[in-house]
Amino acid sequence: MKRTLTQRIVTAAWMVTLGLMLSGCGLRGPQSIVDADGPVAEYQYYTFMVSFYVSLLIFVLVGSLIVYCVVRYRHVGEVTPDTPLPDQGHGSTKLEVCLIILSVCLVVVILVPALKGQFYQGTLQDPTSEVLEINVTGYQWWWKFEYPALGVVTANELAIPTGQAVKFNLKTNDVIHSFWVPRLGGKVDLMPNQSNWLWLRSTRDGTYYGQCAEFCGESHAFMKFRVHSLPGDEFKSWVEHQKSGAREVTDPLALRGKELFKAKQCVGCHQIRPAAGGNLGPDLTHLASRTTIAAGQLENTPENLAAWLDHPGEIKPGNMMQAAFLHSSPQPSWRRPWPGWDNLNIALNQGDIDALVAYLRSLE
Ligand code: HEC
Ligand SMILES: [Cu+2]
Repeated sequence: MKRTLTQRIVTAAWMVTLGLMLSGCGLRGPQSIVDADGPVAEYQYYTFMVSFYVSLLIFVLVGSLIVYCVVRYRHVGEVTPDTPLPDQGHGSTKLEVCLIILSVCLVVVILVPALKGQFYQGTLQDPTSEVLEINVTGYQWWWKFEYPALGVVTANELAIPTGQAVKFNLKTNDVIHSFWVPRLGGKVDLMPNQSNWLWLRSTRDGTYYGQCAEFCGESHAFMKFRVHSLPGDEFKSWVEHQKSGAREVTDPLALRGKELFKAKQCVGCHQIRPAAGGNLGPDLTHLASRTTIAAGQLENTPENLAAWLDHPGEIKPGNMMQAAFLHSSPQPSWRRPWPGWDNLNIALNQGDIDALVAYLRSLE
């Protein structure tokens, strides 16, 4: 049977597409599990490699048998309706028993490290016996981080001390999210009405990227976070700074921004300590000390802050802040943050935005 030109072109196009797709799979990168750091991620990587090699073995065995049969039995000649059926075999019991035994052995090879890893992950392992606990709460579509023993509250970016085990207590404010820092380990789900936990330890200073790994609504893909792993003394000064209240503002434009923050009801959703505030949105006390805004979606620059205040819904479709601004989408009753919500309509002009940006930028 000769293949037509079209068939050849289609095959070639598939090969090229596949090649291009594979060329996108870099092994190094900010969210690469292959670039594992710390005991949890290394264990997970090891388990992954065991199942990878087992699969590779099966692939090579089965693949070469297929290729062998295709080549060996190609030339059967012309087949017509009158061609007699070849001998009908009914399998070989011996061969089948061997294959079953082989498969069970291969499953056991994967099962042993997987189970060991499960127990390893389920027991906090810490060389320093100073376990740091961080309470993580998932919101559509951002993260709240609280350090109960240290009195720190922050959002979307957290610091951990390098070399020390950290226990993350995970819960959610709304739907199921999943906590994942590919290079350090994961993933554990944040479930409604249930607390889960996981522990991680980094061995190198630097920034690790995290990501929500469970589909949680329109802006799920934009629910990112950053983990800054700091040497001990830098971590201590980070904690001291984050614990403190917001800096006093003196600049007149920033002062006007501070007024607007109350007048425009931002305070209903955001807290800037020591003043009281709501907690439907991220704590902004030290917003300017973070490298990104909107859960890792934008770099923290004055232009991006202004863009966020102007059109948050274009940057992260569906978010609550957008709903308060435009009121284009009436919220279902369970999502109304407070009575009187329906009368809220935050409209900001360019002057308001400039003042608010000046204020927010001062919150180091
Ligand atoms: C109805 C509640 C609500 C109101 C009102 C509101 N916000 Fe927000 N805000 C949010 C939520 C929720 C987020 C997180 C969005 C996300 O990342 O998905 C957010 C995010 C932000 C961020 C980014 C914070 C970060 O750490 O990434 C800034 C800055 C901000 N809001 C400023 C304001 C200002 C200024 C106002 C008043 C003009 C305001 N917000 C009014 C709910 C609100
Ligand atoms: Cu999520």
